[in-house]
Amino acid sequence: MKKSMRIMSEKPLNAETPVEALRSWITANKVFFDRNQGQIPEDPFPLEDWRLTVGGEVHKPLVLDYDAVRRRPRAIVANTMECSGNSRSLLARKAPGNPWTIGGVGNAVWGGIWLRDLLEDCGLKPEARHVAFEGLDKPLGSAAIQFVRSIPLEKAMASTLLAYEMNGEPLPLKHGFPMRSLALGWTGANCIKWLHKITVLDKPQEGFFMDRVYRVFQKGQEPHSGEVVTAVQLKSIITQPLGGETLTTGQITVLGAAYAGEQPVTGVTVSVDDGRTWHPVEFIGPDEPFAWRQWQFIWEVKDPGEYTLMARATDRSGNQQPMEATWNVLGYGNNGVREHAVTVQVD
Ligand SMILES: Nc1nc2c(c(=O)[nH]1)N[C@H]1C(S)=C(S)[C@@H](COP(=O)(O)O)O[C@H]1N2
Ligand SMILES: [Mo]
Repeated sequence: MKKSMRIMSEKPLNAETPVEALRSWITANKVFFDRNQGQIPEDPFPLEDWRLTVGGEVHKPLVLDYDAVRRRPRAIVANTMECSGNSRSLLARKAPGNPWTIGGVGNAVWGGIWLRDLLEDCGLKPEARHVAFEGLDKPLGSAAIQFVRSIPLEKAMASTLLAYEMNGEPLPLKHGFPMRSLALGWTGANCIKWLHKITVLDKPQEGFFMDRVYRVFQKGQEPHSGEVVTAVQLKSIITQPLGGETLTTGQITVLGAAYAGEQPVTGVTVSVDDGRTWHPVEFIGPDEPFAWRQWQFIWEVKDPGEYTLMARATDRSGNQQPMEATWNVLGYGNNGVREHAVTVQVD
C-alpha cells in the first residue's frame, strides 16, 4: 500500500490522504490530511502555560488549564472531517485553491469535552448568538490575518466537541495540540486547531476568514453575499479500484465511503454503465453519527472493456447526491457523482 501523503504545498503544509488509506473506517493519524492557513507551531505549546479562555457574552468568564480540562468528563465521538475544498481538482470547470482530489477527508475517534458544558458553566447572556474560536498558529503572508471563525450558538450547544485526543492518542501537533474544536459534521474550516480562546458574540465573527472565503458564490457576486460553508454535503467516494487500473474479468471488489455531515447515509448505489442501471452496495464496518459508512460492491464482470464506475449516496431524509456538482468560484463542496467517476480497464 502506498502510504505517503500527497503534498500540495510545504509552507503552509497542505497534504492529502492517499486513497488507499481511505479504505478503513478509521483514518490513521499519520496519514490524516493536513490543511493549514498559517504556520504549524514548530514545538508543542508548553502544556503548563496553555490556558483555554471562554469570554464575551457570558456572565462568568472561564479560564481552564490543561489539568482542569482533563478533570472534566471525557466524551468520545467519531467524526468525519472534510475540507471545504475537497475534490476541487475534479470539478469540470477550474476553481482556485488547493488541488484536492478525494483525500481532503478523514474519519477519527476523538476524545474531549463538550463545548455546551463550558458555555452552561459560564452562563450565556441573552445577547449570545455566535461562538468564535481562535488558535495559536502564526499567520503567514503580508496581511498576517489570524484564523478566527465563528459558528452559530445552536451548533455550539448541540454538537461541538473540544478535542484533546485523536484515535486514542494525544492530539498530534499538526492536528491542533493541545486542543481543537470540532463542529461535528461540519467542514474542517469550522474546526479550529491549537485552540486557546473562545468568545461568545452577539453576531457572527467578521474578517477575511468569515467574509471572503468559506462562502459559496458565483462570478460577479460579492463573496460576503454567499452562504457560509457549514455542514459537509452528501457524497460518496470510490476508494478501490483506483482510476486507470487494469483488472481481470470475474469478481471485482469495489470499495468506497459515503458521508453526509450531520445526516446519516442510508444507501449507496453503484453504476458501471454510465448511469443506466444502479446496484445497491453493502455497508461494512461501524455505523456512528457524524461518521462515514464504508461500503463494498461485488462486481461481476464477464466482458473485457473500459468501464466507468459511479457511486451515488442517499441520506435519511431521502436526498440523493447530485449527478453533477454545483460549481462556485472557490470550488467548495464538490459532491457530484460524475466528477467522482472512476474509469478502469478490464482485460
Ligand atoms: N488554527 C487553525 N485552525 C484550522 C486551520 C488553520 O489554518 N488554523 N485550518 C482549517 C481548515 S480549512 C481545515 S480543513 C482543518 C484541517 O484540519 P487537519 O489539518 O487536522 O486535517 O483545520 C481547520 N482549522
Ligand atoms: Mo478546509
